[in-house]
Amino acid sequence: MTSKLEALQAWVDQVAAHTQPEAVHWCTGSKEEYQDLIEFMLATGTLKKLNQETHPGCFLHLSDPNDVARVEHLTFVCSPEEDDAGPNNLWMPPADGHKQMDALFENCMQGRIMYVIPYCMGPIDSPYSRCGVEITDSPYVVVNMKLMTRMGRKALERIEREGTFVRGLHSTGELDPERRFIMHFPEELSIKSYGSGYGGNALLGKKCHALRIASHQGRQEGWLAEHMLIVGLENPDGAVHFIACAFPSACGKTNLAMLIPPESMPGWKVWTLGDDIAWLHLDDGGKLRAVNPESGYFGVVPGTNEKTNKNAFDMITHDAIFTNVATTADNQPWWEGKKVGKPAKDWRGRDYDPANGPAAHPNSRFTVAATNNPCYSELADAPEGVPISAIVFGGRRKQVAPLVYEAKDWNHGVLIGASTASETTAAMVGDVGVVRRDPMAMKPFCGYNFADYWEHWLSFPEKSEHLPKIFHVNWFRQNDDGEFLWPGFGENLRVLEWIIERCEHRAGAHETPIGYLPHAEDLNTDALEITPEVLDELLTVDTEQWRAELQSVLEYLESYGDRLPEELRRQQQVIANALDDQLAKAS
Ligand code: OXD
Ligand code: MN
Repeated sequence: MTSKLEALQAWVDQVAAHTQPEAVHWCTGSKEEYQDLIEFMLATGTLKKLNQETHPGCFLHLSDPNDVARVEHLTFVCSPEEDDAGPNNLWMPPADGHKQMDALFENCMQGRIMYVIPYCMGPIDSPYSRCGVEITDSPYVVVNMKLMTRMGRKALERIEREGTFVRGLHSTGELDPERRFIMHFPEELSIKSYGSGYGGNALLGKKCHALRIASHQGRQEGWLAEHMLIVGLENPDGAVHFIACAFPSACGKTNLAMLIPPESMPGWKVWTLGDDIAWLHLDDGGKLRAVNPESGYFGVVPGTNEKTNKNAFDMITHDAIFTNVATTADNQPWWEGKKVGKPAKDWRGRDYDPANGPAAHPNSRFTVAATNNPCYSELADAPEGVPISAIVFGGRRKQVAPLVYEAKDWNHGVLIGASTASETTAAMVGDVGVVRRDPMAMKPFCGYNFADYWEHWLSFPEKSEHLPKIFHVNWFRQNDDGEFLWPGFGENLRVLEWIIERCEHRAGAHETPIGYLPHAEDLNTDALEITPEVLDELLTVDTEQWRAELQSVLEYLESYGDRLPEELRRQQQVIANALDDQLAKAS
């Protein structure tokens, strides 16, 4: 073992001595290894075969009913000072965090195999990528990591060259919710996760590394780790613009990343680079470039059908792992909103009975390699990433936020991102329709104090004069009868067309206190059935509502106390004053 790998070997030895596995397996990432693990899990019942004629290479995992989602209330950021984690995180002193986790891990792998997974987040040869090693006792985690990351030999070679890597230690433990914690130690670049096998808690490359730890690394090294999809939009002339979009959950991120242009927009093409996470770096010329650290998708299944997301619907017909979906009588995967077939067994393996609730768990998932996606862009593998023309924030708002608006400059855009909010839906626990702030859609994922994170965003204009424009969209405006005003799905491309034309200085707009909005005629509505009144409503800024919104934004920002950057207060004040002037003129 070379000296660069000695530290890794020493850590693996130390974990093995502490957790006492039956054997240690170093993952190579080969196809044979994947197949062997699938066979092993079929033999132990962890996986079940789905209908191999209709769904070749597809398997089903039914998880413990207590272990079906991320556990934000058990997720900690253990930075040395509580204030460094901020009000946006649960915190514990690092020494206490280690003590608590080490007690859980003691002898926990007895009778199990310990897998060592070297992985690379981002294209294997990219200077923007970062490596990690996950140690786990779950073969389900290994096969998911194989689909979601560049895992195995090549990643190990890079670790050997670089020496640094994020250390992630994971055990499913007893799957006891009372003995379940996900802890991050950003200063040590390490993660300890115990008691859950669920994606975001257990596939440590994803939320734990690529967002919480990476956001901390990005702050130190001058880049951004963001909860954003990356998509390429090709116009009929063949020009491609790449945009990065941050939306809170249940706002259609995966659908937008795989959008299919409407028939009335011939010649347009959409390319998916990523559906969940973007790492944004400035290149030598000051251009912001994005790489997707992941190489697969871990998507929500219910609601996926030919109309909502045909690309996703097609890509999960082969070589996919399903978690917690229902099955039909002929053993095909089934979920609510699939629109074809009917369930015979539910996600707990019981005969389907509507009295037991939905057949597929509302958070049931598919895992597939990104290359399964019919509109996968090979640039997802480009070491230099793609240049970003626009950053788009969005939320689910019945009222207040218009269909689209553009920030006046970068710092105004940071305020827009920091005030991102979404209304809760029936798919979430708690009251429906309550506005929740989810800054930059990073509320559960920022590995340090949000106030410092906004300061970091605000530092970018000092480093570059070529930053992308920032926009805000809202596909979810409703009328008084609760009907959506905008058709959504593929038609969202019309709004994206305006956005990229703004970046090319080709589209019209008018200035309002909250930013630049298109005139109705600036949007391409050819062959779209929408009345001028509805379009007007979608593009209206209600001064009174916005005044109240700005007040609530201020109250939210002030909850970050002294660390809140003064520039965000100033930006808020400029808009509030402009709205006050308008109100004074109107009265
Ligand atoms: C996800 C999430 O699973 O944001 O991507 O929760
Ligand atoms: Mn996500």
